[in-house]
Formats: sequence, C-alpha cells, structure tokens
Amino acid sequence: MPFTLPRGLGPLRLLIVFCLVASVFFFRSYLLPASDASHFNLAPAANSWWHGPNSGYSDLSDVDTEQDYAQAEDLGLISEITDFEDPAVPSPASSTPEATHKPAAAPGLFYKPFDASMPACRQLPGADKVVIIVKTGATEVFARLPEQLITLAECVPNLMIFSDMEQDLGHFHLYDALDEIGEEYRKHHEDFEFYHNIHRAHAMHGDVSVLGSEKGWNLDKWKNIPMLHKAYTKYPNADWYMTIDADTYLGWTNLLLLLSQLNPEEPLYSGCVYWHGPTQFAQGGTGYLLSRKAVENLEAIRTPEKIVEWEKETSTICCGDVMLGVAMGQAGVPVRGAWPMFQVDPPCALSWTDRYWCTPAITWHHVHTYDIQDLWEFEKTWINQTWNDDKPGSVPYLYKDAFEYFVQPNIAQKKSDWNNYSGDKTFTEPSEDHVKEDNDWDWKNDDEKQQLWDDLNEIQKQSTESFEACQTACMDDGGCLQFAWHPGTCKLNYSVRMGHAIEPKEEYSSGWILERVEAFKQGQGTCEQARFEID
Ligand SMILES: *[C@@H]1O[C@H](CO)[C@@H](O)[C@H](O)[C@H]1NC(C)=O
Ligand SMILES: *[C@@H]1O[C@H](CO)[C@@H](O)[C@H](O)[C@H]1NC(C)=O
Ligand SMILES: CC(=O)N[C@H]1CO[C@H](CO)[C@@H](O)[C@@H]1O
Repeated sequence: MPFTLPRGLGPLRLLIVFCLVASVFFFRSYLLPASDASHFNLAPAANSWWHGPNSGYSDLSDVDTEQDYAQAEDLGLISEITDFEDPAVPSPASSTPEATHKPAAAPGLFYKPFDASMPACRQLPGADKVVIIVKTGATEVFARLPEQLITLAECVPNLMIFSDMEQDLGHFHLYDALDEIGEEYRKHHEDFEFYHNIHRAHAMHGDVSVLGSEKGWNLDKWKNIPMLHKAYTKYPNADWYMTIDADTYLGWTNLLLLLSQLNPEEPLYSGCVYWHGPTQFAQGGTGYLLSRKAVENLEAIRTPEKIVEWEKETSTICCGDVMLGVAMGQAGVPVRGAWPMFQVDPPCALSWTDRYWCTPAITWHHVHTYDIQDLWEFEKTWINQTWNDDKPGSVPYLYKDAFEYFVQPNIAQKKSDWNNYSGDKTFTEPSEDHVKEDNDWDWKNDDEKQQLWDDLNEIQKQSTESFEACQTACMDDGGCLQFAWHPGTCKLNYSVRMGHAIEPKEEYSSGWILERVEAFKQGQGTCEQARFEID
C-alpha cells in the first residue's frame, strides 16, 4: 500500500477529504494571486457571488474591489442576484458541473453580518430591489458623472445611466435614451439635429462637451419616458425605480429606509411636486420615485399608438419630467409630494427651517462635484457609526444631523469673504453705481428703493457702514439669525443658510448670532420620530 489510511476512513469519507484538499488547492492556485495574497484574504470569496458562471475576472483580480463592483455591474451580473438577504444559499445552478468551478459555495465566508471587503452601503437591505436611473447628457458627462461613479455607483447594484449617446466611461456603460424614438422625430425634428451632431463628433473622437448645452437641454425632454421603459425592460422584477440627474446627490441609506416602509404593489409616483399648466408632475432634478406597480400601469397603456401620441406631445412640451407627469396621469397614477425629503438645494444653500429639521434628507439637487463628495463622506461615516449587524442601515439621518455636520461647525460671529445669502431684509441706499444685491431689491423701481431707504430707522441706516454696525442691526431685530455686509449694504436673514466663500474683491462678510442659532436648534427638540412623509 502506498500509504495507510487512518482506521475507519471509508470510501465516502475519503471522497470528502479529497474534495476538501482539492478545493483548498483550487482556491489557492486560482484565486490568490501569487503576490500580495494578504490583500485578497476575503475579497475573492466575497466577490464570488456576482462573478457568476462567466467568471472572466480572474485576470482582473488585482484591481480594487470597488472597481470590481462596477465591472460586475456593467455586465449586468449583479442584477441576477435577487436573494440579497442570504446569498450564501447556493442557487440551483451551482449543482451543475460547470457551476462547481465557481468559487461560490463557501458558507460562512459571506458578508453576513458585515463584510469589510465590500462597501457598507452596498450591504444595506433592499439595495438589490431598487433601480437607480441617472439622466445626463453627452456634453456634461465628463464634468459631472465621474463623481457619481466613484460614490453612488459603489452602493447601487442596479444602476443605469442614460445619456443622448451610447458611450463608455471607464468601465461604466452609458445608454442612449433616445435610440428608439420614432423615426419621424429622430430624423426630422430640429431637436435631433444636435443628437446627430454629437454622434458625429463622438465618432470622430471629438470633444462633444463644447457643442452647446442649450441644445442638449432641448433634447433632454425626450428622455424621461423611454428611460423608464428601458429600465423596466432590463429590471422587470425590481420593486422601485428612482430617477435623478447627474447634479443630484441621492441619500441612499435614507431612500432604502423610506422604501422599506412602502409597498411596491401599490402605484406610487412621488417627488417634489410642481405645476405646469394643468399638469402636476414630480420635478426631475430633485428626483422622482416610482413603484413597480406604477411602472406596470404605465407599461399597460404603452401601446404603439400611445407612444406616437406621447412623442407628438413631447415635441411641443417644455420638459421631460412634465411629460412623464402627463403620461402618469393617463396611467391613473397621480403624483404625490415627497418634499422636503426630496429638495432642491445643496447643504450650503439650504434654509434650515423647522419644516426640514426632523425630516430624513434623501435628495439634494444643484450639487457641485465637491458637494457630492462632502455628502458622500458624511453618509459613509453615518453608516459606519450607526452600523448594527442585526439591522444594517436602520438609522436615518435627518436634516438636523446634516446641520450639525455641515453648518454648525462652520458658522461664526464673523466670516470674511463669505456670502451667506442673507436677504430677508436689505438695507441699502440707492445710488447710480449700485452693485446688484442678487435679491428682490434689484427688481424694485427707483422710487420704491428710495422709499425703502427712507423708512429705515437710524440703526438700520447706520448698518450699511460697517460689518459691526450690520451686526448691531441684526441684534436689534429679534428674528435675525444671520447677516451679510458689503460696503453700503447690510442684509439680514431669519433662517440659517451656510453660503460659501467668495472672492475678496467682492468685499463680502457674513456673520451669525450664534446664541440665537443655538436657541433655534434647541427649540426644534430632539426629533424622536423621523418624518418619512409622503403627502
Ligand atoms: C467602520 O470603519 C472602521 C474604520 O475604518 C472599519 O474598520 C469598519 O469595518 C467600518 N465598519 C462598517 C460597518 O462600515
Ligand atoms: C432668508 O430666509 C428666508 C426664510 O426666512 C428664506 O426663505 C430665504 O431663502 C432666505 N434667504 C434669502 C436670500 O432670502
Ligand atoms: C440669494 C443670493 O443672494 N445669492 C447670491 C449669493 O452670492 C452669490 C455670489 O456672491 C450670488 O451669485 C448669488 O446670487
């Protein structure tokens, strides 16, 4: 005998031992790159659940795990995973011979309770049930999209980015939202001249970002309905479809918490509600949310005749979000308000009033790339610090929390070269060479301006002379929380806004009455209950 077996080791046990040894061998030789093995102690096993049968990734195994997510996403592999709660349960496919080569079925190595090799935000419950649709345009792709891709895309298993041109950005794929628009419009409507121009420029490796954003805007309105249809076609089993623009920050943690309280079987179309003529619609940039049922209702009326009708109406209507409002109305799904969870300002421009305070923050529109980065760091820290293995991501962050992070540490009695957007009251003496005040004051006629000035009391008139005098005028006005001064003008405001740094040559300084800000904050209470409210 070449070697002796321990006593009692039957053929079955021998087979098991053999399999164990063989799988350890397999694991080492195929999955751990020879160098830097330590880096991969967890990653391969954890990554495996999205690698799927088509595991062409072993060559790439020395790229960042984060990039891996993105690549997997591009290939649509992640969308196949539906059992987020317990991915360790082998799927039926894993018993086929081919599938046994997947480094998959290693129960216990998976990311429950918490897998440090994967972003925490990607492990939040319900993440795989949501499709995030990002609408952008070819001219802004390089300016706006990369920041979304290095932040939000890390969290979202089902992300689709729509533009007016099919394009790759790194390993992300951008879909052309307009390729199925009826020929009548695609070939002949003036909005589509721009479409063909950018396609031509792109084919010639040209810079499409210089091709005029205004024309891009006209084209933009054609996207909303087709985008939704394409997202539904790709992910028909998702529960939720959420659309944002490239300059919208999406609070992923809070969105999932909101969704966990709603029923996707009920029709829901929700966002920041505006009117356009007789149409009520959810504004696009602040983001809108649709339940599966709502999308199904829309799909149900989407006949070829209806598509023709929608395209005809799109050709004359102002905007794509309004057009979706029209279509949703026809599908029998009225829009419902999600303000202020969905709202229009970045942290620096928001007025932190009591209406916001105890509400979870879900969207921030008009964000710059640096705003996205800041909000992202805030959210990541939040997830980390409130993590609970039994209930990951169960603690929403409220505007109050964002105030404590973004505003409170950064306001002061005096900040030079800073504009805090004060403007409830503007004290200024009209003159020939008056600079713009960037508020209502500019729109008044000369007599009104003079009247305003004449009606001021002495403290208010003096307030235009120095920062300190402006501060005094704010102190003198019981409701004033902040003020801004530049030579000749003092402005007061009754709510807190952060504002931003400006160039010294503008000679702007801002200040806050810190005790009053603190009193405002105390007056709001402790927010026992997060206000997840849809009207
Ligand atoms: C939180 O951050 C720490 C330090 O970076 C890290 O070790 C830990 O894994 C993180 N936990 C979660 C749940 O994100
Ligand atoms: C000043 O405060 C009011 C609320 O009191 C707010 O609506 C407004 O946006 C703030 N800023 C300006 C510039 O008016
Ligand atoms: C509301 C308001 O006054 N906004 C102004 C703040 O300051 C910037 C730059 O100084 C202006 O562009 C805004 O219009």
